[in-house]
Amino acid sequence: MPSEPSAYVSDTTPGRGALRPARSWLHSDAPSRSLNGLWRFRLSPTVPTTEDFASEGFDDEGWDGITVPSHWVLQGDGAYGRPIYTNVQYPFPIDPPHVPDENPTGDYRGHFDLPADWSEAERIVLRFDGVESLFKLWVNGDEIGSASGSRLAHEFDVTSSVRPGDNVVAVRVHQWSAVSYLEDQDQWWLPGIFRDVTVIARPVGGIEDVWLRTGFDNGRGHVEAEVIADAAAFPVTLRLPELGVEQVWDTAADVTAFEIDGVEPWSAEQPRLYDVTVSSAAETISLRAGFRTVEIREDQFLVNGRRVVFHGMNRHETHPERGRVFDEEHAREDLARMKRFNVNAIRTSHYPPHPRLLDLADELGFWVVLECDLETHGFDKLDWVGNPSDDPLWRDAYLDRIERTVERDKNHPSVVIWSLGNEAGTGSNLAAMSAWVHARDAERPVHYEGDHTGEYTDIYARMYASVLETEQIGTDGSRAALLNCTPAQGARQRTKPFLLCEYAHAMGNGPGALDQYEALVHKHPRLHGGFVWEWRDHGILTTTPDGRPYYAYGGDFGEVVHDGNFVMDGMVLSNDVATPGLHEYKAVVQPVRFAFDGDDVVVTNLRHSADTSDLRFRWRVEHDGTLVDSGDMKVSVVAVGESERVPLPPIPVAHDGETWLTVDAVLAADTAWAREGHVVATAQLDRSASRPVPAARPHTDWRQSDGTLTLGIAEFIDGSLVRLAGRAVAGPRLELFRAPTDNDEGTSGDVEDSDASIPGVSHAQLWRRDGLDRLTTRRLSVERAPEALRTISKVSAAHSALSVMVETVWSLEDGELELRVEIQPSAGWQTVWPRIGIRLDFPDGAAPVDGAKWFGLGPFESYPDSLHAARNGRFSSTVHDLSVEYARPQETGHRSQLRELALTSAGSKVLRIVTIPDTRGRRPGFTLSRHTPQQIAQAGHPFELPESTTSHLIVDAAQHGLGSRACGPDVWPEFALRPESRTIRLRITTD
Ligand code: IPT
Repeated sequence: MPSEPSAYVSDTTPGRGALRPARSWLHSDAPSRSLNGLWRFRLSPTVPTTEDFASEGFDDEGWDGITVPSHWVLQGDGAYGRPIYTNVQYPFPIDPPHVPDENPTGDYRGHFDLPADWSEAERIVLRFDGVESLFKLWVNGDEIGSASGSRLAHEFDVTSSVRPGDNVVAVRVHQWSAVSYLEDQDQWWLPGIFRDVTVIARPVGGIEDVWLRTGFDNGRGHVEAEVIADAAAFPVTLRLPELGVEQVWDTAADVTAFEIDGVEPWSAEQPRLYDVTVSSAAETISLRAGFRTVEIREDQFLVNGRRVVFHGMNRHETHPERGRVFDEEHAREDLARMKRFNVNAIRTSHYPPHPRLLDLADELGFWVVLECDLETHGFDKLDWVGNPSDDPLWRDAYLDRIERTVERDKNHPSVVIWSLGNEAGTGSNLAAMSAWVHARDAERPVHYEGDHTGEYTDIYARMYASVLETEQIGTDGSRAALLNCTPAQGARQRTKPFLLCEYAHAMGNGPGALDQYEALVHKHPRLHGGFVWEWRDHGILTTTPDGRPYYAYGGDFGEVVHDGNFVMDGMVLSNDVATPGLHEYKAVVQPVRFAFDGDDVVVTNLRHSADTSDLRFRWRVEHDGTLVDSGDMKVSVVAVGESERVPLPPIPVAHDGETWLTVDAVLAADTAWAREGHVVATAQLDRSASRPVPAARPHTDWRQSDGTLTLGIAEFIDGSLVRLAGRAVAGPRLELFRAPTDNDEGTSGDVEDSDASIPGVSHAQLWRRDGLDRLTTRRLSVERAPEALRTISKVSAAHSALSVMVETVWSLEDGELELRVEIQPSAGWQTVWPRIGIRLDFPDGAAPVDGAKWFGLGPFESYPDSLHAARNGRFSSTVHDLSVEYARPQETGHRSQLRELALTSAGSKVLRIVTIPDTRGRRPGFTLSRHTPQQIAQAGHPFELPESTTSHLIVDAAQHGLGSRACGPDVWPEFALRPESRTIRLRITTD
């Protein structure tokens, strides 16, 4: 039998003693004091059998100090345990509502000084904004209560236990409790008091809660106020000084709705806020009101009468050193970064964030789907048998959670949809939550993806639906909406607005196909866009035993069960670096679009409600990537949904090179999130005069040959290249392998879009099966002709009868060295190939290759299904910076459509490589890296990559697309690389 102090750990109710109803997180002038700071702390491996630590006189001298807020597993260098990462799995036996006796329990003791004049307060309240997972509270030895709901606020009335001067607060926090079953989100398990603790003096005649519902209709603001206060608080006055509004309510019954003229609406694009105060004689509440009306009309979701397209991100609270402890600076910078990347929406996956985050969202402008703290995903393993979502035993906990969620954040104009939670199956408790929301807030719709049949929610949501399926949903296609529902239920779902609450799984290198989803949104008004999974990697900054810093993921802390690097699936790396995937996203969703039509460009404004008066337009012309002319483009203000046709500037066309026009829409003035000149949207037009591709010169008179040979700058021994321009070099060798991306390793079953995929089997597995990572060569011939050398090789892998014939021809053409490689697969290859390339290795010598300058697509890496952010131009980089430091090393660095590449050493050119298009006009891409694909594939973390003294250049005739199969659809067929014959032709010089 569990001893008394631990019995409540298995309690399925939300605890006892916390004040209800929950109220808004308000900015008030009532006195308060933060209890953040140093507390005393003791960690026990199990629930201690006594509660004597809570008594006033307890001697905590021997205890450690701990900072509040924090997670104890991120404090004390491992002395207090380690973080655990699981996605769906419960890290404890599925034995609801019980948790193991091994239940790390943190006892905290803190002090606060109660000012003498606080004795006039009506009540003294202690507020906890976030404690994971269950806690019990004592003040001056009195037991006050307990609470759960880790990412929710709890307030306790401690009036009768406090006294002027010093007070002792004792808190016992359990890592595991019954509610851990409700908090199975895909993230680190991070126990502790991780949000603010505040002691508040509630004044006599104070205002308990305010809710301003601020609608907008045709230039008029509509305010419906709810004021919760004792009769003694009245009269209560609402002031909105900017619009000269003053409403005085003498009694609670007088609090009525009213209208205001001349109001500007709030939107994510123009987050117009008005300062409002609501005051009694004793207390003033300050709010920032935004006027906007949310509604669903048929199958469209509208704000202020206009359809919203969500270009959203799923945002977890995560920080590499602080975990879920809020860092306002960091969060603000993150949100500003979202704005700079054309993100306009946030789903607060999968719990309410720190309350300040919503102030920032109001201010910077985001459509927010505010999600409740709820996920029971692990019950999937039991086919959802015993799922708390359908068990009355847990009803109170579910209702308590949604009440705390809605009440806390109800005043925010940015919050336009309430979400019940994530991946909690379905059941009556969820339906009850939804009913509660509908009764409390009739305006904002309820979202919950798991309501597949649409019984109790207002929005039709799916996650990771393929492009085809999404299109079917937009068009009432026959395959739409059959996930766990009948055709009739599916039809009902399609009477609602649709959104992808998660899509485009951004794990590692990827995702591909963002543009395909985006195109659908503009074709089918029912489709309202969605939320990329997810915004950031959740890496935790730690060090190797020998002291090298790195970002840890699942398994790095010795967890018994974990889900590896599935927690590293963000558009932003743990160190705040935007991935190429995020650059692609920005380009794909840009709110202003350009279409070139003859001598005009058509500028279209796809925004929700803002015209283009905040933008300037500029153009530039480049010849082979070198600027020749530029200027401003006069575009009159484009209204929402409208287009404007503008003549192109005169474009001087180069005769012996390429001619490209670039147009940019840039910010005309500084904003809260970017500087004047920041590029919002961009497009390029190829105006190159067509130039003939020189045909490969046929050579005859081939004779078998060995020994040494010099062809211009190339030196050979027995047919093998050994030096280029006096520099040691090895290769070229056929390279078909890439270090598998997380998507290449994905086994997602939804492979309807790709006939080369086998459900449950990753491409990477097939590549290894076929030995693409360990090819061997058998040379069939070495021949010479005048000014030419030819080798023919058969390339294949151990225990495989599949092969590739590679013919390599080196020749001097007009005095320049040309390399032509013909690659031809045998019959019988079944898989897609990662790449078709040749590799040249440059060992470090006197002047090591350490950089590249190129003309082609850049500046970031690009792949066939992720090319929108890549623009034609001249770029340069160090070898190091050509690779992205994905949390788990994988394919990176490919630059597409190369025209010209200079390998550099300390900034000086050492070799110049010019590509010649193949007969279909295709140009190869390149990768320059300190590591081979095989080395990269061996490393679990960047620090595991070996020290390198070689630069490896891979010139790829083709690369396989990226897709998002780590959790979602495979590469679209058009971008899947089939084994096929390819030619690579290069000119190599030193000038
Ligand atoms: C989906 C989860 O909702 C999300 O939290 C995250 O885990 C994501 O997967 C993968 O990174 S659920 C999945 C079964 C599609």
